[in-house]
Amino acid sequence: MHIHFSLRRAGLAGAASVALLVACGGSESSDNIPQLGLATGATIANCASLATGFSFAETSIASAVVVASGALTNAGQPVGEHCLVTGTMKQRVSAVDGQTYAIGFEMRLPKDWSGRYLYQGNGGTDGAVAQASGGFSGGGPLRNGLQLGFAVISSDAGHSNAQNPLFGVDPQARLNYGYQAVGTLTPMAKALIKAAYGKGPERSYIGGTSNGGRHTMVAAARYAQDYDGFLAVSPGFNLPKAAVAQLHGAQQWSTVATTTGTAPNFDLESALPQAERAVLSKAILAKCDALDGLADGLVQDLSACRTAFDLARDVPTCSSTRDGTCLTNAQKTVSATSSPARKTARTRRSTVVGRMTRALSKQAGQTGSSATPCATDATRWLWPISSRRHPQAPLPCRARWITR
Ligand SMILES: [Ca+2]
Repeated sequence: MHIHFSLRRAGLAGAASVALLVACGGSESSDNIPQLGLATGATIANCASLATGFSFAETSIASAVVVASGALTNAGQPVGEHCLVTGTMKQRVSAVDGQTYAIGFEMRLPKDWSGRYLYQGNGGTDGAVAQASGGFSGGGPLRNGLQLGFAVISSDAGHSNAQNPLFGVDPQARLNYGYQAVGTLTPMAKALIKAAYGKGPERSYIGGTSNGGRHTMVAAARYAQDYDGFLAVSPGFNLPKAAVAQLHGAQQWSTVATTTGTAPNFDLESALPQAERAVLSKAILAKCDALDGLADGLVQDLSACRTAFDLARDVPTCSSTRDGTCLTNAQKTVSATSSPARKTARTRRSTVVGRMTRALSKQAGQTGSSATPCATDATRWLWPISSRRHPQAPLPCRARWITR
């Protein structure tokens, strides 16, 4: 079996640099890669009828509604008319903790479909159905999968945010989060596509970043037959070690926190509150914005920035008390070394400085109203310590969980 595809033809060329091309059983040279023809699309017949007219094993469809063209935007551009289908699969009551679990999903089916299917893997600990817009590679892509005509599915991977993170005590919930939600949803999604358009997808892809990248890699190993291509972006392979690094970071930040609260809800944000994060982001911008050739509020040359920016030198050091205009030496030390579990060349990217620098390289996400540089609110990048205090959903920019 040979599985090859043209990323450019697939319309996802922007992710090519991080894509995994899977070739099974082949030894031919790159000059001899078979080129697939263009997929042929179709127009959706009747969106609302999918709510009652579609059936699949252990699947409950909650709603099927038309979303008008322009109701969603991505980077300031309208997303075309599509059908939004929401539902759950395999709802059950756990014998372990007595809670009700299900694999929640939404699927967005373009009115003018390109003939292609995309499984959108999400990040972090899942637990919420992210908008199935087909934007998953970070960096605020100017066009997402839905705009490119893909039928896109997104899921919560088998548990709700309210069940985070203790869903892990239920073995099936853990398996769904690990990989089985992907394998369960895709056959249903393909059947739903066939019900909607009169034929199944001619091309199927899966992609995601961080934990979504991990979902993608596991799908390549366990469900290779379901997909034609896999786009794994910064996959989070070793989550237990990442969790240890996160806990170590929490310990370090607690040494400079000013309000500690009551365990387990220490207010670690007081270790580097928004005013001080603004001091840091402004200092990074001052040193790095223009290095990419354009002073536009975006730091696009991260490599040059890592050389040019010096935390100790370029950020004012508090001479006495913290007043929101400076950082103490202790804060600088923690900022520079908050993820010591990573002793590689990536270390600086794992620290708070690295995270903020990367945040400044992003544009507003697909739910933003315009392509506003994320730098306008870069101080709201996700705090790297506690997802309990800082859930992903409200972030205005795609400067989100960077779990490198
Ligand atoms: Ca710039």
